[in-house]
Amino acid sequence: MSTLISPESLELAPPPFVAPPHRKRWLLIQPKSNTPLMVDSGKVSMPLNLLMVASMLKEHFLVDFLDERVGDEVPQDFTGYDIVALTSRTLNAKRVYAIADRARAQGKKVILGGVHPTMMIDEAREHCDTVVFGEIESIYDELTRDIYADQLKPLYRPASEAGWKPMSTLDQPDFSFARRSPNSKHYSFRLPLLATKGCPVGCNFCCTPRIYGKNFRMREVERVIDEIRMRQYESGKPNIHFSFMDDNISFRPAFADALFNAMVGMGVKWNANISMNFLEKPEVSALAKEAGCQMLNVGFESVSPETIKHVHKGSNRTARYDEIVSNVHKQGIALQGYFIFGFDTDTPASFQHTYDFIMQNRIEFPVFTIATPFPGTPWYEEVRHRLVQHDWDKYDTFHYMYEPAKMQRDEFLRNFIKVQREIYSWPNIWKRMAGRKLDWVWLVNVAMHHFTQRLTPATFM
Ligand code: B12
Ligand code: SF4
Repeated sequence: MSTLISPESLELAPPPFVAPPHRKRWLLIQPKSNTPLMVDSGKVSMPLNLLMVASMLKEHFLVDFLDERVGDEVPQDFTGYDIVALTSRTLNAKRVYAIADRARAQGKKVILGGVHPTMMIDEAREHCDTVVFGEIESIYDELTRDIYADQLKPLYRPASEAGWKPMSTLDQPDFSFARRSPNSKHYSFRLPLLATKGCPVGCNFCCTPRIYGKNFRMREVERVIDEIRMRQYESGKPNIHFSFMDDNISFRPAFADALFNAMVGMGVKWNANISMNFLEKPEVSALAKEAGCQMLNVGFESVSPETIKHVHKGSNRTARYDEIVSNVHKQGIALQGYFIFGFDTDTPASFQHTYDFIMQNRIEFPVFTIATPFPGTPWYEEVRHRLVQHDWDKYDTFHYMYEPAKMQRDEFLRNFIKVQREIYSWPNIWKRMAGRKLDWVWLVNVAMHHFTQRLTPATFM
């Protein structure tokens, strides 16, 4: 006779942790960034990373939650808290460290997590008691026991890539932490949703493969659908909007296919980051449309095959770009296309080629960024001796960080401004958007027109 739970597995599993009656209190902080550019302006999306952290902690701790980006104020005095914990990307690391230093000076335990502390463990440790490498889910049990035993370690990190927990164990994130804020009206109506984690494509400028390695994990499709239903119930209506936070929702095409099929008929609208190679098949866009897709966020990065090779982006075949755009547009799905300038293979002609591609293919929402060597990536190591700025506040992908091989700064910035102004000039907005009904993508273009008119070389320094 077979048993569902073997005696061995019972022996191995540690007993569930029961928190003592006096719960420790955490303050979780999503700090703002100091960049003057558009990154945190307007409506921002709810910070899924910190909401995941809060949702886990609530079983064993008391949790307060602050998001400086929407206007929540970080207290000067941290009395009442046992632990002050912050999430950090590179662009807000300096702000994070300033708050962390203040909390430590008041004798609080400080924990840092997120991409920047994960990539810069030694630097982050100078400002805190503990760094969490990668996601909290995979080290949560150990961290919780250690906190109540007063034995915090300086670093929590799964022993190997195999140590990442399956995503089936992921709890449904509790948005009430963010919604309780008196400033919650500044959150976008698009709700964050996560179906997969990781992306092993391995682009040399991207942090994701450095954190999760070759790992790509998926939730069960039913769990994602359950979460969508739960949000519909909370909102009191079926027609709600999601932004998938996945690095690359289509890395396992069969999963994306099953997920999109399950979403058909649910009445939701969504957008997601998606790999270009997946869109080579016209039926993918057709199914995405049926499932409620409004916009796909696609990293074209460059129209030059040489640059694509240079950045190790094996998922992009430039020869098929036109066909992919046509597949997406046939379904009435808008494209948010990301274009990066400033790799060593780029020349002044790269701007003209990109302009031609965008205009010919009528990309609705092109986003232009400057190649940014994020610390911890292989590309950072390659170009660090050429960095012209070392200020973390400027790591927002809109600042001129290093000297590319084939262009001088003035020439680069002149062309970078020109291409944006031209793409977002009134006649070109009209050409790219003609035939599209008046919607939020038009509004984005109007905002981009005004934004690009104000650009000067100093903006990017
Ligand atoms: C979705 C996404 C966005 C969304 C963000 C939505 C949001 N509200 O957060 C949007 C599109 C708005 C966005 C914007 C930008 N993004 Co972005 N984004 C991502 C992406 C693909 C996924 C992030 C995510 O939400 N994942 C799901 C959550 C659940 O996982 P997580 O973030 O890893 O969080 C877990 C752990 O980090 C950990 N954790 C996190 N914080 C904390 C805190 C504590 C105390 C603890 C214990 C644990 C912990 O536990 C969490 C739960 O599992 C990442 C890539 C990546 N994998 O990180 C890039 C990424 C974070 N983005 C990046 C960049 C550069 C940007 C922009 C600057 C781009 C731009 N020019 O606009 C802006 C910056 C916006 C800002 N103010 O931060 C870079 C950051 C690099 C760096 N070193 O800082 C990344 C890493 C991509 C890359 N190129 O490598 N982004
Ligand atoms: S395809 Fe996107 S998420 Fe994947 S490694 Fe490249 S830049 Fe990162």
